Amino acid sequence: MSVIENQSIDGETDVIENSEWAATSKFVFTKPHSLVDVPTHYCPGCTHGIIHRLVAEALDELNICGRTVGIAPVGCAVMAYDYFACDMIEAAHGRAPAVATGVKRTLPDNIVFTYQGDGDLAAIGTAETVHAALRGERITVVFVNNAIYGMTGGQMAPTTLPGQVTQTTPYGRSTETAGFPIKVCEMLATIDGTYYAERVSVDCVKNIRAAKKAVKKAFEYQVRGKGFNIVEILSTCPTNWGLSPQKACNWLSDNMIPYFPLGVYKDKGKADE
Ligand SMILES: Cc1ncc(C[n+]2csc(CCOP(=O)(O)OP(=O)(O)O)c2C)c(N)n1
Ligand SMILES: [Mg+2]
Repeated sequence: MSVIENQSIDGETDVIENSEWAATSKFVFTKPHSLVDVPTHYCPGCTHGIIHRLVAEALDELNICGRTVGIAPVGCAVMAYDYFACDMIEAAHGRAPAVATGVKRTLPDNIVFTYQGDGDLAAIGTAETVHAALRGERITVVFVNNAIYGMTGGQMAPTTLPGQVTQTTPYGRSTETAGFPIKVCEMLATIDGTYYAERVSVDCVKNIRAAKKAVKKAFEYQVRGKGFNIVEILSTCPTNWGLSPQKACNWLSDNMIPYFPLGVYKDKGKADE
């Protein structure tokens, strides 16, 4: 008989016995220490949970949770302060990069990150984002692009795709009247103060693994005193897209990735190496 141990953050160990999976697997699944051991409020299939885990794994692996300050947005991730085990501050809608600037400049040895949706970062907070990049603030920005305003019930976001149906574009987004989606990484890559900008996705395991690397890199650069660092993560919103979690992942792969190509848009670290 095989057993598998699943260590939780309070140190207690659950032992799962006799399962077929346990008999064949040596993989030990644990929750990152940088996540508080509580259930989240996110909808079933929402990829905010995956992204929280990627951030927490990066904090664990770099051993920086104890000196990290996260800035929570207004949006579905508004309660991120309940989930990350580091210090957290809640910012007004779109103002996370401004709050992060203040914290980083006051406490330069701390690691500071913002966690923001597309409405927060690329609509009401566009100016804060652009100017934090122009100033080359040594912060890490985790930008969750789900092409919609999730928290408020599914209105059009600046990243809503042409033709995409939302609560406020019932016939699909018309570029005639609503303009074009904003490509944040492409735009920020043109800014001299941007140190690192990469777009990744969490629609499948392969892309989640690549996303993890990018998130970790965006924190590693800050540990080395470099910034401005942004990782844009293409994400799903099954509830407001009106799709099952799996179909939402497929919709992301088929529609979002072609419009928002994945890749590294700027990496000054490559030149510094
Ligand atoms: C000053 C202000 N304006 C508008 C709102 C309403 N509001 C709350 S969340 C949100 C957008 C959230 O969308 P996004 O940032 O994409 O995050 P998501 O919920 O999709 O993760 C808006 C417009 C607000 N709370 N405060
Ligand atoms: Mg959104």
